[in-house]
Amino acid sequence: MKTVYTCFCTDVIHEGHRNIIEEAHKRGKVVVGALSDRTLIRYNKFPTLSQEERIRLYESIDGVEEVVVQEDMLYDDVIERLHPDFVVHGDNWKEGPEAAIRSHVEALVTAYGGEVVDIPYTYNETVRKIDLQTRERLAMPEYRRKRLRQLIDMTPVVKVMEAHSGLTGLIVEKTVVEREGRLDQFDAMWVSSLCDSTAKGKPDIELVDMTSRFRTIDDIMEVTTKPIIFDGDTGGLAEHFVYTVRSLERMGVSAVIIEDKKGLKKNSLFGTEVHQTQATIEEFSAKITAAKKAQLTDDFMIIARIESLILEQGMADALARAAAYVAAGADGIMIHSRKKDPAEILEFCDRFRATDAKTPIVVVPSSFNTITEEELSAHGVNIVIYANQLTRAAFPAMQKTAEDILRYHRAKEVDDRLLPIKQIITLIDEI
Ligand code: SPV
Ligand code: MG
Repeated sequence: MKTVYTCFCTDVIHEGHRNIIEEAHKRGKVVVGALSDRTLIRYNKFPTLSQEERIRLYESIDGVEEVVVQEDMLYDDVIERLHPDFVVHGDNWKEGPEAAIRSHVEALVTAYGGEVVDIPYTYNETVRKIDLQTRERLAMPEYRRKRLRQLIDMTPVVKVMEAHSGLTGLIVEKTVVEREGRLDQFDAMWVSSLCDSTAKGKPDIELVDMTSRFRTIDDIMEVTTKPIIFDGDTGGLAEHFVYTVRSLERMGVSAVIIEDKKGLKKNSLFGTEVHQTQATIEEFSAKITAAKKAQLTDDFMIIARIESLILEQGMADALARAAAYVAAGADGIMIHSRKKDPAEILEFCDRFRATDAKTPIVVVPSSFNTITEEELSAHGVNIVIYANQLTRAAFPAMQKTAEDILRYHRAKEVDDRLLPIKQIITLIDEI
């Protein structure tokens, strides 16, 4: 009896999957691989069912003999274990980033005389609708809100990119790269006060009001499914912040990060070059406690951001504040620095982790940008936020284009740097 292997990464079984199983069954004993949660989220899907629920779902399909967990996106683990005679897959993996996976699998199986079988992908209205509905479900507040906590549990480090509009949201949602045969993508979005303010031509001093900040979130949410971490600045008065928390939860935002400053807040990357005041431990702890009391769901996270290193108050102060904020109910700690050398961030993480193994740590490596996600993760960091890079990438490109059109009195000279007209008018998918 031949072994036929196929890997599934779906939460819903439709006729396309049944067709694959039928085709596989004609060739021998069918083993289905359930792509593990960890691998699935690096791929292009986020599960709405748990790994165990997916396994049970696949086991219930007629013709399936066995379900195994596939940990490796490139199939190495299962192919080594099972040596299947056939690996069956929809022919959609012949194109796009998945093509690299197909080539890798083909090389593995042909080495021992196995074969890859591409089954024509089932494209019809029902399948299209099911795919769309599954995706849309992830955009609903109850799914989106809890997704950040799920990601923290599922992945060594949650990778977050700044978004300040529908378009930048789409870039974070859809950008997938293939590196050494593996696919990668961002896990979540950061609605930065700096970039949201800058996009509106305003300084980052809590001048853009909450209604306008919520409008930005809404624009992003309308076209994406990934979870959102909101930069709540200082949170304002505790009496006001409790209302902000309720609104963010209702919208489906996953977390708010508030920083322990008070009065006129300026951007942290100014450090001590401008006048900024840190709140006392008691004042800021009271704000966290009030917000945790106001919170209605278990999913939402209130993350305390410590400005002691930014304001040169020392490591001991930063660590004392971290312990106090966790005791006040904070669901995570963000530690910030504007030094180029990551040493003080790593020292904080190591010392914090020596006393607290669990509370998630968030970092924003804008200045200390030589350190990799893997190195940060090795020091106990759970969330890495790229806080402003999309804005900083777009601004010089736009400025140079404006200057050159002025310089040449026409647009021809800039044309080869621009997105082709055909692509800009088809960039946004229609429903
Ligand atoms: C932001 O992105 O608005 C932040 C991070 O708060 S930083 O600009 O580094 O202060
Ligand atoms: Mg900010």
